[in-house]
Amino acid sequence: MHEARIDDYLAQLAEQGYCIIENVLSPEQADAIADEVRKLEAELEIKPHANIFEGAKTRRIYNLLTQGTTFWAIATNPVVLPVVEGVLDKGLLVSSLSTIHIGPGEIPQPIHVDDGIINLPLPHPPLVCNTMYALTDFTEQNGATRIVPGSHKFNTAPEFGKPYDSIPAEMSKGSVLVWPGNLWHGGGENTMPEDAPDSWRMGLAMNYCAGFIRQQENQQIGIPMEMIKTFPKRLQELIGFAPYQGVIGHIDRRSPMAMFDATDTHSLTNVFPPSPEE
Ligand SMILES: O=C(O)CCC(=O)C(=O)O
Repeated sequence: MHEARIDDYLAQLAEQGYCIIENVLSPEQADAIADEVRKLEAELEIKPHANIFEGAKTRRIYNLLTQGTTFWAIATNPVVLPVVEGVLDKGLLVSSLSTIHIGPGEIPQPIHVDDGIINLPLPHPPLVCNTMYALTDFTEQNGATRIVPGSHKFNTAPEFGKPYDSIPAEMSKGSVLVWPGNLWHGGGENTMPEDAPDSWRMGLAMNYCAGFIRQQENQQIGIPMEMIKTFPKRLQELIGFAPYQGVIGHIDRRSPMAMFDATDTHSLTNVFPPSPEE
């Protein structure tokens, strides 16, 4: 994407705490992925996890990188990834990739921050940057993500379960909402009638974290190694096989990437200048 456009999204993120990137996917691409998700839900017999956070009428499929190349391409999307790299840095990681499919009758998810579980004093630099791909239109009625604009500048986290003034991040299918881990937000209430066509809201939650903290989903163990070997190189890096700054995550001074490519340059040997000659 053009640098100026990235700067524009980064300015919106800095100012209001979110941006919406339109037309990342065409409507046809969004429909095709939504069909894939519905098929997976049937195959995997996905049911709501039925708790106050994940929802009683919401279907979620986790660990989606194990479910085919469609999802690999989401993680490395050339329009969205540079914006997220601008918030974190190029050493970022995929934290998790899941579907969030909100059905009619779902109540509002508690307003929360995604990095709230990390017990660091506020404010702190962004540790998490999350994105939501709309695979159906997101409307106020079908449960579009609720956001509290400007809340990324607050020095407190929301009280769990307390109602807050928020706006719906309405967007057409194929658009992507981006926000840093400290923006107050939550999944919306779905007030659509059960029998209305398109009563369900489907999103892909493509979440990233800084390269120096733990990923929410453990992809090094959760994805079979034989599958990881077939990933594109950038995806291997993004799931945690490239040490951050060549150091964090090395194995005996070597990059795990060397398992796939002997010429890999992430090795610790390239980080430090040689010691002065004796
Ligand atoms: O579904 C949404 O719109 C947001 C969900 C969310 O924030 C979460 O589950 O952490």
